[in-house]
Amino acid sequence: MAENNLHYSDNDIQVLEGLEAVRKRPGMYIGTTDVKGLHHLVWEIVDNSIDEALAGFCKNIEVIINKDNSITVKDDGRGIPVGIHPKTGISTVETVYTVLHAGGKFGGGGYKVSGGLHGVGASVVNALSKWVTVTVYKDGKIYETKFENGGKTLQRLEIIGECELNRTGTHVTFKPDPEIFDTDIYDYETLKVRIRELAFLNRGLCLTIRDDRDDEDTIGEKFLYEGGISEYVKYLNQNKTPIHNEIIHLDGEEDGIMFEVAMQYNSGYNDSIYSFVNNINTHDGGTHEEGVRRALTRVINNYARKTNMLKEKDDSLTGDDVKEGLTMIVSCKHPNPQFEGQTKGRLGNSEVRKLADNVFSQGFDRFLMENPEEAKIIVEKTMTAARARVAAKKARELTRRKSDLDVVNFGGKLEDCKDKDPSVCEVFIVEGDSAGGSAIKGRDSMTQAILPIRGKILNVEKARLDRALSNEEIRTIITAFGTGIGQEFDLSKLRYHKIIIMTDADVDGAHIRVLLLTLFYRFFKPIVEAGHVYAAQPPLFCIKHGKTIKYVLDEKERDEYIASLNPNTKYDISRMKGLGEMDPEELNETTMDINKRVLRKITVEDAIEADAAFSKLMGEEVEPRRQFIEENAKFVENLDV
Ligand code: 1YM
Repeated sequence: MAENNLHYSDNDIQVLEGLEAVRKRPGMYIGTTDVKGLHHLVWEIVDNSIDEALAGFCKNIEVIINKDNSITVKDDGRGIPVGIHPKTGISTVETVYTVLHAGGKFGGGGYKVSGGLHGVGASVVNALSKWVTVTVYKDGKIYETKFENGGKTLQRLEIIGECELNRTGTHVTFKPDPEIFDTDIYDYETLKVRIRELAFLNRGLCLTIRDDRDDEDTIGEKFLYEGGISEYVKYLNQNKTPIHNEIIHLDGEEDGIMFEVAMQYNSGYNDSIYSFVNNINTHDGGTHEEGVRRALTRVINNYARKTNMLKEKDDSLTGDDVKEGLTMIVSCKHPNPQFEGQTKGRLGNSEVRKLADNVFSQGFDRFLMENPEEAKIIVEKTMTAARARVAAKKARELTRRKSDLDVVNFGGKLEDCKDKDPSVCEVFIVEGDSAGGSAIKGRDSMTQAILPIRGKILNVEKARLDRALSNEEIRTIITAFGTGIGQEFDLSKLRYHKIIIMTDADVDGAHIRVLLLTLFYRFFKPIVEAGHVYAAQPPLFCIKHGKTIKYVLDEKERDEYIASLNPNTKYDISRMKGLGEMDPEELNETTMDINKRVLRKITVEDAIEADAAFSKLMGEEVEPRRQFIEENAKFVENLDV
């Protein structure tokens, strides 16, 4: 307990016990104590500022990473109330920061959800911090209170100065407790991506982020979008080719529920549909998304029939047909959202389905009527998608496996493993026949299957499902995985729980790796999301000294290893050959042996960023791809954000 003149009452003891509970089981409040949890703390504080903005009192929010990896969040809202709180007998600011259930109770309703924390965010951040300072500008005065070591009051709220009468706001600085978190280093990119997203989702709100760790004079980056989610759609389509100019933006409100949607079709074949409730990404959709999808299919069909583009004999367009090449953001602000599903990523409120359907169908129908040229382009696109769907269905029959025997024999390409338990089986997708040959000889044939691929595989970013299915390499991969594709996809049928991409550590290898990742991300997204995809890491150097042979992955590891050697060791370094030139023993030893190899797991932290990255790398625009190939050495790091 701090050495100061505070008098601790029974009430204070209870408060400390509350915060102690958070410290004992941080996972219950912020999910994890890894780098993700560390960043979560920022969002808990920023959420309070966003709330204040949604209530109409705050225009500017600033986030600063300080030199010591503490975080400052500033807003120009009303300032947290400074009066004595009737229940606790201490100032409301202190109450909000020390009582676990304070925020929500007098947070005044609003649209707060805090990703499930319901207004306990400030006290949770305090409980998990080494120290916290809260400054409030209000009524011409500057107030300040300080906490340390997990929320123990160091300084009661005091007036520390004066300010202009019209200046209001809250500034919070906190330093996460290194005893709680595995890491204390903030990632600027991670914070920036979410701050930009918050700016898109809250039109007119100005958010800035600044990194003071290297240089205190940095200006930082400012995000302010008057167009809101329309500008989000524009951003997501920036490396794609839109097929109509205007971004369609529709909104409506009923019973305090706000709903809006922005959309634009592009010439591509994938859809990018993202939905949010109270600024939180609803990964698994829900009633807001369902309402829009249902209305989209209905309105397009009605319009196509009315204009005779779709004839009486023609089948209706499906939900899949009308979403091809569609970029769409759906955003709902709800005072009482019900999040459902295992990861709470689905909106359950049934009244939203109807609101979304009404707002969308009325607005979109009107858009089609008023813009017949755009309407024609959109309907034609969906009709082409329908034709491709029928063709793909035929092609897909070819990838269906009739029995396990088929797999062993298909074209003789897949060298399957003996074990049939997917949880212990892995498949190496290997570049080139010669590396494939070495891998087959060097593998553990019980659990390791080898699938050699020849040359570059098709870029699915620029090809529809039917064309992809006519590509032999892709068909082989689909058949080997066993999951099926499209609507028939079934993750539980995956035959290998590790899918390992094994390519050379050069530009060509990087290119093939990104083509495979594009294929997996676009056609087998759940496999990537479930963490089944890995990149093998063949070593770059071999260091021999005496009888010891050490393989290292890169220059950094090489230099570190050499530095660790006795200075008198006279050693020999050689650059490793490509996979194809390694003999089976070498390949096994360096890249495949479960006990010695290094695998990199490909993860998708942020689906929206990954989507943007793939369209940038693999889409129509040539320049970004050229840049990528030049900088390719870094791309895997960029992809597994
Ligand atoms: C940098 C963090 O916490 N801003 C903030 C928080 C509050 C208010 C304004 C606020 C809310 C209300 C009335 C209200 C909070 N107040 C409370 C509580 N920024 C940051 N800005 N007046 C001011 O909701 O009625 C909790 S958060 F509970 F004290 F009202």
